[in-house]
Amino acid sequence: MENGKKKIILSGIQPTGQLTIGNYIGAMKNFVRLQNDYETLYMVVDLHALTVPQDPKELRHKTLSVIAQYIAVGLDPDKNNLFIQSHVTGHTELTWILGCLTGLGELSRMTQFKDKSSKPGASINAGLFTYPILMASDILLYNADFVPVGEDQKQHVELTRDIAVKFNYRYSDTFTVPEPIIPKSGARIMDLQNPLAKMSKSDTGGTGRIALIDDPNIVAKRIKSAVTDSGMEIKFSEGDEKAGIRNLLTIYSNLTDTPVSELEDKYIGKGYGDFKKDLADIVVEKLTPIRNKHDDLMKNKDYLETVLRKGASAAQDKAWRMLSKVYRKVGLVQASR
Ligand code: ATP
Ligand code: LTN
Repeated sequence: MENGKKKIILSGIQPTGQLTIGNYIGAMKNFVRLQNDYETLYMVVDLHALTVPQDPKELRHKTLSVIAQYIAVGLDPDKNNLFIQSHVTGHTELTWILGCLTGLGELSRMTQFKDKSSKPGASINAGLFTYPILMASDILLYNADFVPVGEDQKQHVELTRDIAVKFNYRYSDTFTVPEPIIPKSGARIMDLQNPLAKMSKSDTGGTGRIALIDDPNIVAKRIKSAVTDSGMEIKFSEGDEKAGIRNLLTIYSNLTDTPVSELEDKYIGKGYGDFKKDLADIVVEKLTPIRNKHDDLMKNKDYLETVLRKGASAAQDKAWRMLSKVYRKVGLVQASR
């Protein structure tokens, strides 16, 4: 807190699929932890999701489902600004201004763009390329001080910082330069079938991921069939062949808030089978109330709409204030109302 004013936290998740335990451990767990001490804005970034083809009906459903999962994991709508990105007009408007300050070279260095555009059959549209500018707008529009994200988003937050510094230098101090908040452990949960790749909610296949609202039988099955190695010891060691067990230990540690060293001690003399069975129970126990709460909320669309109306209206006020400041600073003539 500075001068009695709470610092601002902002983050977003794309409605591109079912949220996974990777999204939860890498990002949402921090959202929940931070909600009491900061002013918080958590969005569903539906405009970002359009950078890959989406079925319109499904997109609408998934967007509401992410809002329901925000609440289900413990975000209190009375304490947090929960809203949908496209409900606030300023995000796309600021994107234009910031786009005129961002170099093509900077955008071509973005790892996420390189990964997504090099996938076989990928449709490489302009939105996929300019995606980080929209993300910078999300953050800078609200003067966010901190941005809780997983490891893969660090580079985008760094680009956001560069854009803010460039704008402030050219047009005088306007934007807060944000800092990422990345968990020390769990910032990159790996796929259970291919522990050398990040667990992702939208990649095809899907047996290597666990969604927060998956059926408990599926959850248990996926943990029990997670790829490990031919070793015996439950130990957190380096090396590609140990990536599977390392990932499971990270998941266990984060879901129970137990240091990995304590887990290693607990499982001395036990095998992968015992460990996986316990972990399956832990994940099911953690996810069951989330799933139930989500399902209840999805039956109460009126309530979700009330939350969203309130969230968007508060965010829109802040966005207009920042946008008119930015328009004035860059030399656009103020419209008379
Ligand atoms: P997509 O598959 O559509 O790219 P995603 O699963 O990577 O989606 P995002 O919406 O891009 O999810 O990310 C939401 C948040 O979750 C971001 O902060 C991101 O860093 C974090 N995150 C995503 N995947 C993981 C993971 N495997 N481990 C830890 N954090 C993750
Ligand atoms: N690019 C992010 C999602 C995102 C975001 C943001 C995260 C869009 N806008 C603003 C933090 C702050 C991703 O997770 N893929």
